[in-house]
Amino acid sequence: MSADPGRRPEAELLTRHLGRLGGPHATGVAAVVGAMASAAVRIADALARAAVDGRTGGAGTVNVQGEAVKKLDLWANDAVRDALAATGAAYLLVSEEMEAPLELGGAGGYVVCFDPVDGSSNLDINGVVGTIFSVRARSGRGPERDAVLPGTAQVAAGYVMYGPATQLVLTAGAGVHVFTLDRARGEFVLTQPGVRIPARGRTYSINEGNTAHWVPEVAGFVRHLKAIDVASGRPYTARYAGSLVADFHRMLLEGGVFLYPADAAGQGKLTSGKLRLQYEAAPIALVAETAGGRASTGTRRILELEPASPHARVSLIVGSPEDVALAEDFYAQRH
Ligand code: AHM
Ligand code: MG
Repeated sequence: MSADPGRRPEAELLTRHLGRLGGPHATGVAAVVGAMASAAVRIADALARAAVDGRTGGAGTVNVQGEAVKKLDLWANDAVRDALAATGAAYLLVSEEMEAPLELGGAGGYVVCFDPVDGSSNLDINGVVGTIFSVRARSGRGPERDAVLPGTAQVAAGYVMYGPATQLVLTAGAGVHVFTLDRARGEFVLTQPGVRIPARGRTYSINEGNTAHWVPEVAGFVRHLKAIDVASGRPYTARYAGSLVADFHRMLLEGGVFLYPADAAGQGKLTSGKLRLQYEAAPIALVAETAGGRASTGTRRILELEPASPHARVSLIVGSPEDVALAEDFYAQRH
């Protein structure tokens, strides 16, 4: 009998991949990422069943960011928290949905920052959402310090994207790998090993509805991307899903640049940016850089920023190295 050509006979499972990690954090990272994966399987199922189970809509509360919380935000937060608590590897959690960092006391000593449902505005329209996670080793300087470690302290990071397929994108030091959930087996299977971001793309992603709030540097950069120049592949095409995970994932695979810049002073309310440094920008930046990409505020490398608070916001420009560098040229007025 010939092998089924549609099936990958030798595909590696996430569990096996985690078992083969090396280095001083191998055991802790394997435990934390394994827990994230099992929470993701539950979240994927809950998302698919949400309308049937009456779990769409708002929870009637507002989170620490002042944003309306959805029922699924809270449910997913608890799913991730419980999965991490069961490992004993995580001692401190920082979540978008928890006002204060949560001390779990796990002996493993890892700090896990996460956004349980990223792109929550897509929840009630059956749009793509994600879960983002960032793993750091404790600094030894206490939980207050550990709740605000810079992105360079990350020992692993990644995200889960709940699209037509559920995929988990992971970097744990060596490379960026994409695993796809095989629902029949309840296992993540390695489907794209060693992903590299193209040096340049032809796509930009930004909420154009915020044009009136942009700083001139961003306005100039976007105007440049939209101008015709056949030699440099312009105009770029626009894509915006309203979910960082979905919008960044396109850049990871096909190249281009995603921007959620800080509003110009006096122009809008998000003068520090919208996205949260610890559980949105920093993990996405680690994935991007490990894949050969670049992540910047426009003037500074995301991974080197010291968070002012657990829920600090930041301006984020991420994607292909040449596209992000060009955006930085606009900020530096070199262009
Ligand atoms: P959330 O974590 O509350 O969902 O907010 C983060 C999301 C990102 O996924 C996305 O890039 C951005 O907010 C979209 O914001 P906007 O609706 O302002 O374009
Ligand atoms: Mg969220």
